[in-house]
Amino acid sequence: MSKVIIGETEYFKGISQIQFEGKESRNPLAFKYYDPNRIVSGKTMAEQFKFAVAYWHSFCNNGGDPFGVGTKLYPWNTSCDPIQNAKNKMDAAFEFLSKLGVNYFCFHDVDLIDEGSSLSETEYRLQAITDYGLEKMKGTDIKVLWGTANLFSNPRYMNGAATNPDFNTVAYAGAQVKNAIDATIKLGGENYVFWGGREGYMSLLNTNMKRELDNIAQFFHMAKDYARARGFKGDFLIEPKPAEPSKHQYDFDAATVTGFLREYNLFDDFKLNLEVNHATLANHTMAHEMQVAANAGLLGSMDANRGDYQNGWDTDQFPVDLYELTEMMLVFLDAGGFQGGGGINFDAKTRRNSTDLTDLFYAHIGGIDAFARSLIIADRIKSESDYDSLRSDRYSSFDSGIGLEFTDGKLSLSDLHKLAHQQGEPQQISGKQELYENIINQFI
Ligand code: XUL
Ligand code: CO
Repeated sequence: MSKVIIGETEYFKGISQIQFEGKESRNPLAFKYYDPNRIVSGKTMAEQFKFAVAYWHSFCNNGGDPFGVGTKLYPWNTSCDPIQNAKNKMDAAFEFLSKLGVNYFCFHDVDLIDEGSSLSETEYRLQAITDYGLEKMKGTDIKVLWGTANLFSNPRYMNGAATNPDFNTVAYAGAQVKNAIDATIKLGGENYVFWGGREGYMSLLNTNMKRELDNIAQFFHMAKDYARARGFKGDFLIEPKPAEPSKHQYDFDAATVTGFLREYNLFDDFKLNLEVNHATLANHTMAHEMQVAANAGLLGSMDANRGDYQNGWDTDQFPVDLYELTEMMLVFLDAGGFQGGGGINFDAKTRRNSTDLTDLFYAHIGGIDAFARSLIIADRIKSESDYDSLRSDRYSSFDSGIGLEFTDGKLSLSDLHKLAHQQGEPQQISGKQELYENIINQFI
């Protein structure tokens, strides 16, 4: 990690670069498990994870909620001049990243700088802040994991962006995506994300779902063709979420998006950016979502966070649950890590009443350590326990003989019928779920 990067003002005073100090350390501003250079399962932890900070939560969000105004008076968000404010915010972001020892960030266009009162004004502002960002990145190892366009906050998108029934709005969204792709390419972004918060419907009564899906597929093709023509080599990532803000969102979950990509011939350029809290809202575990994606070779990237199991909305809390994370890391290691150039973006926010600047450090240190620890646990489970062999033994009847012939497609349904008559009632074989669960606990 390069040295600490401080702009005109130092925002996180009294905090130096966060170091790995090991699990005996009592320093709250140190990593206890995340040692970026430690090799786990053949790669350094830094390579396995590619951690990223979400610009919107950490540098823009002021803690406001539907019941009250913001509580977080960030000192970089105080200038009335939008360009100066965006520069201050970027100074704070670079200082935070370099002090945290995380190389990557993710952004929406309007996180970098506020939208102007016209498209031209917005484009001018984006040019200014990306010029500034490019200059700041020089000589550092700060990088962009992915960029995206916010196609859900502005009222113009109340009926959707690429799925809007009005063509003029679709065109406007196209302009915004072009600009966001340009900004991502300019800053060397490694991936480009689409999260369709308003791509769905509130009522099917006024919605032609088929037409909207055809339109968004067309839109994705245009975005992909444009970026490829400009030399972009990274993955496009669709981020599934079942609902919120729409009643029903088209990118419901990993399985739905996988089917969509196949149907519309987008499979070669697009992968998935899975988010833990979105999996929860879809009534899945994150491990399930990761497995579905990995099966299709689409495990692109991850938005790390957690939901709240007592309520049903997207609380975007930092991850802490080792059992849940270990189950995720078992799938992750089985897949060989991300199946593209993705990483782990903390799409998570400190609570509304966590108002100290240091809280941003505690939150990220905690999330990073929780991932590091669970990766170590999962790797030990796979190398020191019977976990892998128990799982493969469960399917051993397909590894040889007649079972292998079935796998290889050499049997017919009539063959199965004949075999069943010969062999009679199958034996009961225990699934041993509790044994597997105990192995995870033992290694935690
Ligand atoms: C919303 C969400 C977004 C996307 C990017 O639930 O996760 O922040 O990650 O638009
Ligand atoms: Co997200």
